[in-house]
Amino acid sequence: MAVYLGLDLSTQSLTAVAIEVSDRERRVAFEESLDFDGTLPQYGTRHGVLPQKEPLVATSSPLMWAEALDRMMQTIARDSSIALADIQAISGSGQQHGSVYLGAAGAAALASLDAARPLEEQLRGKFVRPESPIWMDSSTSAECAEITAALGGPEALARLTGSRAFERFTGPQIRKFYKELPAAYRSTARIHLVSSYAASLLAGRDAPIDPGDGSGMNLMDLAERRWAGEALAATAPDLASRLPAIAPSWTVVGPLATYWRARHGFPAAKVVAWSGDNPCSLVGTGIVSEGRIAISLGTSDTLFGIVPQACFDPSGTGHVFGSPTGGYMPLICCKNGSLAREAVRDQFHLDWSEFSDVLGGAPAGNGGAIMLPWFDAEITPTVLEPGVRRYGLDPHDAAANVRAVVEAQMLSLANHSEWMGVTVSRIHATGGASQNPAILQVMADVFGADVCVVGGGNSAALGAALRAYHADERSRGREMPWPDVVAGFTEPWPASTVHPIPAHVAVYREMRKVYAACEAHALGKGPDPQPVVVAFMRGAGKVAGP
Ligand code: XUL
Repeated sequence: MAVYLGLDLSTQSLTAVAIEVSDRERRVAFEESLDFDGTLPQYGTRHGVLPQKEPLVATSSPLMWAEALDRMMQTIARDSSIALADIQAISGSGQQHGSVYLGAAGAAALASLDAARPLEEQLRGKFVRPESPIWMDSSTSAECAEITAALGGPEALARLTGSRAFERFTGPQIRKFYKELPAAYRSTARIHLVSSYAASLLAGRDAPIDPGDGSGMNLMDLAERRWAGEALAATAPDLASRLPAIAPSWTVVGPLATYWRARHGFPAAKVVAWSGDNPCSLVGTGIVSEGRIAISLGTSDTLFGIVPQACFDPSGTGHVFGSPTGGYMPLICCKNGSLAREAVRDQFHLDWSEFSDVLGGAPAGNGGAIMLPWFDAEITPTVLEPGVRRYGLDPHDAAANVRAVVEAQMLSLANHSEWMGVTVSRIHATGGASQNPAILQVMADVFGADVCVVGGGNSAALGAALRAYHADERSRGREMPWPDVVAGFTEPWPASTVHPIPAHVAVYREMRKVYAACEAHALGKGPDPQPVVVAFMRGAGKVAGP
């Protein structure tokens, strides 16, 4: 039976999913996760991120990612649930926007990996930047402003690349590096994304960047799916020569490098271009045709859909990425996802089951109490000075705070995704917190739509495995429609559907305005929201029951 492997190099862990596909059967045959903090403590990460003095800076270790990959490949090779020799193709998913800087020796090391020595030993010292900036970084406001000015303003940049300049996007990150350490920039032979770096390690050669991840850089012409010369010029000199090519998401980069075959016993499977975690989740949640959205509740909470034409968010909050299925994916990303939920859970010494009980026990609308859950700097909306803001919310009331953090996350996702113009009838939920029905009930009530769980918690790794399958078929001259590729893997879990409660939908319709007023006030863009809160309390807020 043909086996396809998907790997997800995310913020906190590396996950592998292997699927088996035959004419008669399709199933997930293997699933395994390796958590960076716990498995590789020598790197000193916390939640996958290296400690920093500067609060807006966020980095991780490209060497740790390589070591994690080596460990995971060994685990897969030793596991008896899949026949290694049946692996046809491997693809992957990487946390988006993060970048890896290799010197000439690093680029050469990739091409001559020695199976007798661990990967990490061969790459040590080969990075021009031993720490990679990652998507949680928000330290490049100055560079964002410079790039925006050079490209003719935020709207012009968004029209060209799919997004206005964002601090975490790779272009502003590269510009900051070039400005601060010009000599180090000059000695950089290759700048990879996390995705193309990992694909290069597997293929033992320079892998391309796919349009799904390339559109998270402020450097790619979204409609043409090629580097945008004017954006490159506004970012750093001679950048084109330092970037890999952009190639379709289904590109076969080459066979698995000898290193993996000789060291762990893998076959010469095809290495397929990797993509970003959100583009892979799009496939892994089955959002391969229009009219549905997915919400991924992971380290970041993201909401995305699929559209046929390139477009952009006129409000400047959202992004449009290339979809690995060929179209385009509008997306919004909230940085305060699982870590914000965890912060509230820990503050009140709850476990997840108690968190759910408390959440389900407080009334929809929370009596008008609002939290702006900016535990960390936020992306949607832009908040560079972290700090939780509370409106009418007692900071010591466990039930009210648990309810407030989840309601805030859902209200924010709903308000900030309006520009996508999608009439939501069904939401596919994924990510760790999608296993929590109480959270899904708030989601269903805020969006007024059915919510169902798809793809387990590992939709990005599953999406990568499905992309490997699609690319393998394509390389054999069989162009499979995407609904056929994902069939049997992305159907909602039986009995997982959560229906909206009409009375709660009515409460949240009004509460969205309250949340928007509090958010505008907290950002210094609106008046005191008290009158809006009072009006809400007299009306919808008063009638809500648990
Ligand atoms: C998306 C984003 C995050 C990362 C990490 O724009 O920044 O979702 O991809 O998951």
